[in-house]
Amino acid sequence: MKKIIFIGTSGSGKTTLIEALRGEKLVYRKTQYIDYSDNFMDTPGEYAEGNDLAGALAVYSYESDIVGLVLCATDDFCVFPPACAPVANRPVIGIVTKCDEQDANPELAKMRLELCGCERIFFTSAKKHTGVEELLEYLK
Ligand SMILES: Nc1nc2c(ncn2[C@@H]2O[C@H](COP(=O)(O)OP(=O)(O)OP(=O)(O)O)[C@@H](O)[C@H]2O)c(=O)[nH]1
Ligand SMILES: [Mg+2]
Repeated sequence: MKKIIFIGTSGSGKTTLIEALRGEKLVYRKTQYIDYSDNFMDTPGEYAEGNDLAGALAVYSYESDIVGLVLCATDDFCVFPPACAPVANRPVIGIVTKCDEQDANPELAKMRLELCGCERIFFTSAKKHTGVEELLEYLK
């Protein structure tokens, strides 16, 4: 299986999605450090939210085969700048999370991730376990 790094703001649902991908029970756990112990590399959202820590994400992304930009379907902002994907020098995919939420706007999130240059977009809900199998299939 390919190694993927998940990058996105705090609370966007990276850790919960990883739990769903692993088939684990969903338990809230604040990510405190970059966890690269297996194929799902988890990162604290704060690293994506400011310039001081973002450099670490760039370095760790080179330990992965795929970069996953995680965007919550209920967010009314996007921290990823347009055309940022080519900087990664490896495939970058977009992952829309929390598609189950009532006020979710997955199509807006998709548009923003496409603007980043993501080559594929996945719509997911860890809570409803949707989009999880498609992502696992892509990572095979
Ligand atoms: N409705 C809904 N809520 C979700 C989903 N995934 C995560 N959440 C909730 O969103 C909150 C944050 O989820 P996390 O997985 O901890 O977010 P994170 O991106 O890992 O956050 P940091 O570790 O701070 O970077 C938790 O309360 C989750 O229960 C989802 O698919 N649907
Ligand atoms: Mg987390």
